[in-house]
Amino acid sequence: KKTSEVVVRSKDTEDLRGKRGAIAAGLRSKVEDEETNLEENELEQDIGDDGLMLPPYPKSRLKRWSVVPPVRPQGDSPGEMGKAVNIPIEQEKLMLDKFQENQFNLLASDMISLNRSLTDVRFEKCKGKQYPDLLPTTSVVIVFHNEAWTTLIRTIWSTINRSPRPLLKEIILVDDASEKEHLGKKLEDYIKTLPVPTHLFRTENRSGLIRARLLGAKHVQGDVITFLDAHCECTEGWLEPLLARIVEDRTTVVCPIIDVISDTTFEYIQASDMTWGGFNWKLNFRWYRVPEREMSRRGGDRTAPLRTPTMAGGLFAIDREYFYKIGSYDEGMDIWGGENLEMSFRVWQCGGSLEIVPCSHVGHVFRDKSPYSFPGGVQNIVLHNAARVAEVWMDEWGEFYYAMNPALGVRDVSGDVVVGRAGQVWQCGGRLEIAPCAHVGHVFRKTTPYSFPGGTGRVVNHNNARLAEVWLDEWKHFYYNINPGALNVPVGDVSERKALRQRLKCKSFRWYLENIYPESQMPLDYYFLGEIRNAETSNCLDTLGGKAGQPLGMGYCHGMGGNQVFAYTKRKQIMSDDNCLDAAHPRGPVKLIRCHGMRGNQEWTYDVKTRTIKHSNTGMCLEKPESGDVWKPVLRPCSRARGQQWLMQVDFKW
Ligand code: LR7
Ligand code: MN
Repeated sequence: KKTSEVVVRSKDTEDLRGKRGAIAAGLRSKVEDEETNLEENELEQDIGDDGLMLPPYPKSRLKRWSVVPPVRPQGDSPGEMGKAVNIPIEQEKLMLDKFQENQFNLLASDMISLNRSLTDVRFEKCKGKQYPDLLPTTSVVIVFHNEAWTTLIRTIWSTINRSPRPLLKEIILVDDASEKEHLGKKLEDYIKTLPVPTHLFRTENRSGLIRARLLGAKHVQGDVITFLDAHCECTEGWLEPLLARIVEDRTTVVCPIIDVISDTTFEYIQASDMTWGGFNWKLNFRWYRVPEREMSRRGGDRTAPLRTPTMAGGLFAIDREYFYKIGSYDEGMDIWGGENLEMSFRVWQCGGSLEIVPCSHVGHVFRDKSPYSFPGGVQNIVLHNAARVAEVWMDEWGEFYYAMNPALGVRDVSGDVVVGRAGQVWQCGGRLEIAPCAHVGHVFRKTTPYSFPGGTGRVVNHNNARLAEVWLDEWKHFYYNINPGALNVPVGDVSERKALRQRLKCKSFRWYLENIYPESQMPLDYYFLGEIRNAETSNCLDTLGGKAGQPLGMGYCHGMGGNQVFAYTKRKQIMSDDNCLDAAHPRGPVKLIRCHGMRGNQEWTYDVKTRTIKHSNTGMCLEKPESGDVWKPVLRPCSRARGQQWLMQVDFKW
């Protein structure tokens, strides 16, 4: 007699679950036996111990320099001393028209002198600082695509006017396939008149800022490479603190404080020295307030270099040799985005450090929109670049990125995977039939009663995309077109970047989170990541895109990640990016509040058996919305009601 066999998981299904699933599973099973450093333990700062050491610069390469006198204001010319330029009302129409071209007030920029004066925005203490008499030289690399004339040339002049001449080896311009007349012969002629050697290189085809910078860097002759965006203004004394820091330690990558040049008035506005770089689950760069921890590490000295977890990306200085040793840039990244986080993670994980030097200020024109095209689509490009960051550097935490962007469900389809059902049978010579004499009943239901870890949409998109990729040939485009959420955004080949990480013996992303960025919104340990579905209504918790302070909402489960992705963390928080479910009163409302990590109103206990989500402080349970406000979940005394049951697949043993 044959007993039936229960196959839990064959090797094949293991493979089909894909790398991401496996990684997530691995992470969650590890959760139990690992303590978070953040919570109970003291932070251990062992940074840069086994970094790539570089010998000090030979003295012969260093240059003697002296302080540059300030640029004098030129009468009452518009914008002097960094003042706002106001456009007369009769020119408003012209102003608005011109705004479209660059997404900043070009008319204002054109009115301002190419040599305009600025106020000295530094702390008093910075002005008196003594830097070494001998500093390395730098080449300033500026890449641009269709930049306006006045902003580009003002960037160049502010560099020339405010850098000690012996330290400024050259300016390297890289034109990334611009289509503007003024960036052609006119620019070539103009740079010949400059008092500092200035070289112009052009990419043959539009290659994006990452590869354009690589082209520029290749020609650098200075010992330090300083990158600037093409619409910046350097201020008094901006360069020497950067170079001085690099002389001290050639594995330090340094950024100035990036001040704001208003996109509407070109006013120079000083930025806070109390912000540093972070990032969210979607891998967008974000500014956050510097935590107390870093303030005290600096002994409260606001002029001391600030160790930042990430950088904005456009304005920084790096030792030329170190730039290459540490892996320059990921050449597989296109157009714009992601390279700043990639470099930030890489530098920290591979033994270097990343700092903001508060005595160095450079202004940048921040704008709301990009003025130029993204061949292939903004979304595709930015997601592509970010996916490469996730793949190479973020280990298990890449899962957060994918949860927020389930459209990226389809992963590597190489290898002889067998997927799909009907397709392969017919295409490979078999047949599939319905036998009309055989009837079997089946309970059809409207929604799936169980959860899809990672989100329904992602799982389904993933599987269907694999089906489409392998079996549908050119008809796969119908699938992607009808279902744009499943747009396949391939990461491309990241093997070289992974090899780099191996070669440099870089540390893990966990190390980075624990030691460099414990304040980040990446939970160190979590039980669950995905949608949280109500058992009675089958709707899902949804932030509705609300900012901190807004009430928690609900919506039809869409499986598209984003606002319906939550993490249930080991610290018993229910998080969405940097916000946590928070309740201050026994009957609600339940709000989204910036996670504070101190339990209190943000502690929730999920019971796998009863499926209830209980708020620790009030002892109340999360319940589906009531008839009044149908999209706002509430807190109610715990009962066995189905409306208090929530589906999430947690991997812990109670
Ligand atoms: O295809 C392109 N080719 C280019 O040469 C696209 C852009 N570029 C040039 C462009 O002309 C500009 O000089 O690259 C530079 C940066 O592009 P911006 O100014 O459109 O970008 P941004 O200021 O919005 O973007 C920030 O994030 C980018 C992510 O890839 C880069 O790292 C930018 O350098 C970076 N800018 C800053 O860090 C300044 C502070 C902004 C912030 C936060
Ligand atoms: Mn910019």
